[in-house]
This record gives sequence, structure tokens and C-alpha cells, in this order.
Amino acid sequence: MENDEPQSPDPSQDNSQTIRAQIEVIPCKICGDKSSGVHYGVITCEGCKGFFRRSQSSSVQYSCSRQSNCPIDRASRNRCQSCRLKKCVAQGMSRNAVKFGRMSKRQRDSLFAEVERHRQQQRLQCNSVLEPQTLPAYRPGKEPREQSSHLIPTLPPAYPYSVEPKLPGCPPEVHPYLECCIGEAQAPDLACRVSHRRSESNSPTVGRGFDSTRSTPEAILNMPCSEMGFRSFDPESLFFGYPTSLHIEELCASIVRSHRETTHYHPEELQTLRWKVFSRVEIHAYQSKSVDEMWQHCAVRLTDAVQYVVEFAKRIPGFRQLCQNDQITLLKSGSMEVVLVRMSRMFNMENNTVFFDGKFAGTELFKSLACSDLIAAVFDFAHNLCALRLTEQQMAVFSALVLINADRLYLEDRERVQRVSRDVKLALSHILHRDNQESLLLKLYQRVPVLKSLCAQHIEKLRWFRQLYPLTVHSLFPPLYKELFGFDTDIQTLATH
Ligand code: HC3
Repeated sequence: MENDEPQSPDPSQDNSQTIRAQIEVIPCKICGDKSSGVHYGVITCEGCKGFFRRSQSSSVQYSCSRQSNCPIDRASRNRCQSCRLKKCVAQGMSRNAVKFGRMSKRQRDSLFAEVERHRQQQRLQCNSVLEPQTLPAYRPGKEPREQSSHLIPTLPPAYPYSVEPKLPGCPPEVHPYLECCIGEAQAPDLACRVSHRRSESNSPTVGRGFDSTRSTPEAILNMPCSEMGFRSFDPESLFFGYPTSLHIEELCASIVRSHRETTHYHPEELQTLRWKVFSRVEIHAYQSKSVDEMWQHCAVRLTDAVQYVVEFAKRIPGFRQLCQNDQITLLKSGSMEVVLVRMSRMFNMENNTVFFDGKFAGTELFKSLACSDLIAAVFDFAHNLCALRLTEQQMAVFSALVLINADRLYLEDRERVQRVSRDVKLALSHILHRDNQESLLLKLYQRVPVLKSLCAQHIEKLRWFRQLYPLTVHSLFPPLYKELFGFDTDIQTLATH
């Protein structure tokens, strides 16, 4: 195997076979093929290692004949060199990358932790191939004494990944669920972004970047910017006059990173899961649930999804600089909308199914919710947004735009929200211009009122449901769900209304 990386005495190489054997448990971060080790700073296969080496020769210039968002997997990796190189760089491949042998103990430990997670996932898949692979559910730690809100909770330790340094500047009186317990993804500065941009795993269950409750070693793929010489993104800079193009570039990068750290399953991974559809027996099992059982089931799933949206919001530069009331207001009014936007990422247009509970489900699976019109409208929305074929970057910035909406009711400092929203809108225009897809801008803006209408329909259905099953909502729906949709009324109030 040709050694393509700079030669250097490497003390760790005495057990290199063992290390390599361990790392090879993790698939190539570029195409998903069997990896052969850490190459140019990223775990890749021999093919992608060789491709990246050849791409670094100065004469090479690649261009994409499509929309620069070609899927790169084992079968398609040779179809578009431009997108393949883009993914290599996005995952952090670089000629100057740290060789495995030079990594700090902490970095190596993090790598081994990822190897162990992959091994565990393989063991679980062997043991429970039929079990739907759901996202880790929310399990609150110790209940805070006086929690006036379940919003913006500390997310469950679903991702044993890095705990980035606490954010500076969170006043001690900050709302318990807004507290700075999760580091903020820091935008790499422009100079470094191209060659060293941090990458994240693209494994479905290996998370991206947030675990606020456990101090786990830094994951090599989530090294804090400071360790890689990046200047952290200064959200305050968003408020100093009109943003420069550098600020917008950095805002884009930070939003995209936040999105990747708070979403599961890359589109390529969902592509490989498209064959996983529910059997008739499994669909019948869902349809046999009572209305209140199915509502409770979906409420839990929806709440899980909302928590990742909340974490996404907290990492949007400028969001945490808003007053607490406005952060809560934006989350209460926008989280469900972003969940529906993200739902389009997991939608299969060929059979109109959405990835739910670990498999792809059609509208018929939700029949026992007894709200077929809402389900149909939600699926229509997901289908139409999916048809725009947004890239993950476009999806990320559009999600931020949906969330940071200065038109929301009850905002205290609307002007401040408007400034953040203005920059996010500029970021969306910037990304679409860069992708030669300015025509998408109007189409995306046209989706915003549809989202609002869907969420209004959803609240109406929820009011109907609560009249029929007040105790279910009160006792069995997640607290965060009740607060999000304004149903955290105590049972006495319910009894008198
Ligand atoms: C929207 C939805 C509930 C949420 C479901 C989610 C978004 C949950 C997260 C999964 O990762 C993806 C997903 C797939 C299907 C989504 C459901 C489709 C229909 C259903 C209703 C519209 C809302 C259900 C009412 C309730 C009880 C959740 O409020």
C-alpha cells in the first residue's frame, strides 16, 4: 500500500497494525467503503486516499456538471471528481492534517471511542435487526428544582462526543434551560476553512458534536477551533452595523456546522436505508393502536425531534444573544416548523414515505391519529420541499431562517431579532447565489406561510385531542411537548374549562 503521507518517525506505529485494525471498523467518511486508516486527517478507504492525493497535484481542476451536490458513495464516487473532492475537504482532509501517530492521547482516545461505538452498533444490529432504530429518546437528568420551562433543555447524552468549552458570557441568572452548558460550534475563520475545516462523522448513530452532560474526550473530528487555529465566530459582531461578506460567510459555516451537529443521518445514509419500509404487519400494529396511544407515541417522537432543533437554535450565532423571552418565543413558534422542514430530508418521493421509527412509513401508518387531513398536508409539504433537492447547507440556512423570524408575536426586542434574521436571510441569498440557484429563494420564502398554516392546523387538532383525552395530555405527554404547544396547564384548569 503506497504510503501517501509525509514520512516521519512515528512512536505510535509500533502497534500500528492493532490501531489500523481498530480504525477499519469505521467506514470511509467519504464514500462509506471499508476504510484503511486515517489519511490526510480523516478515516478513508484506499480509493479516496489515492483520489485526494492525486487531487492535490496543482494541475488538477475539477468541475461538476450538475448542481454540485452529487451523492458520494461507494458506487458513485467516481462519477463526479468535483463533488468527491468537495466532500473530502468538507470532511477535513488536508495535506497538513495531523498524522495519527502525532495525535494527542485525547484525540486518539476519541477515535477509539468512535471505533467502540461502531462495534456496539454492529453488535446491536446483529441482535435486533428488526428493532426500529430510533433516535435516543429524551431522558431528563435530575429534574431541576424550579423549571419554569422545559424548552432549551440540556440534550440527553445521545452523542458521547466532545464537550466544547463553556460559552463565555452566559450570565448566571440565565434561564436554567438556556444555560451555557453546551459549547457553541465555532465557525472556522475564512483562511483556514478550505484546508482544515473540521468534519464530523457521517455515521447515522455516531453523533455530531453535542453532549452536555458527560465530559468525554474531544472527538478528533470535533476539535475546538482554538486547537486548530480557528478564530471563533463572534456573534456580537452580527450587531455591529451591516455585516461584511466575511461575516456572512462565517455565519453560513457556523449554521451549517450547527445543522450537521444536530441532525441524524446524512442524505447519503438515508439513501442506503430507503429499502427499509414497514411491513404490512408492522403497519397494522401501528394502525391498531388507540387514538390516544398513537398520539402519545408521535408526541414523544416529535418531542425528540424538537430537542435537536432547540440545540440547533442555540448554536445559531446571535440566537443566544437575544433576550431569553425572545429565544423561548422563537422556539415555541418555530420548532415544529423546523421539524417539518427537516422531515423533508427524510422523505422518499418515490413512494411518499418518511423515515420514522427506523423505517420508511407512508401516511397509512399514522391512520390511528385520526387526523388524516393534517397528515396528508404534512406529507404534501414534505414532498414539495423534498422536490427542491436542497443541499444540506441550503437546508441548514433555510431552517435558521424559519426559526429566526422577526414577525413572531410577543417578541420583546423585535429589532434585535430583525438584525439576526437579516443576516440569516443574507446568508441564504449568499449560499443560493454561490450554488447558482437564486431561483430557489422565492420558492423557499413561499414555503414559510405554508409551515405556519400546518402548525396552526396541528394546534387545532391538538385542542380537539385534549378535549377527548385531557389526562393523556396532562400525564403522558412529554413536559417539553406540553410547553411547546401551550398545553402545560395544570389539571385543575383543565377541569374548569
Ligand atoms: C409530523 C408527525 C409527527 C412527527 C413525525 C416526525 C417529524 C418525528 C421525528 C422523526 O424523525 C420524523 C418524523 C416523521 C413523521 C412525523 C409525523 C407525521 C405526522 C405527524 C403529525 C402531523 C403530528 C402528530 C401529532 C402530534 C401528536 C405529534 O402532535
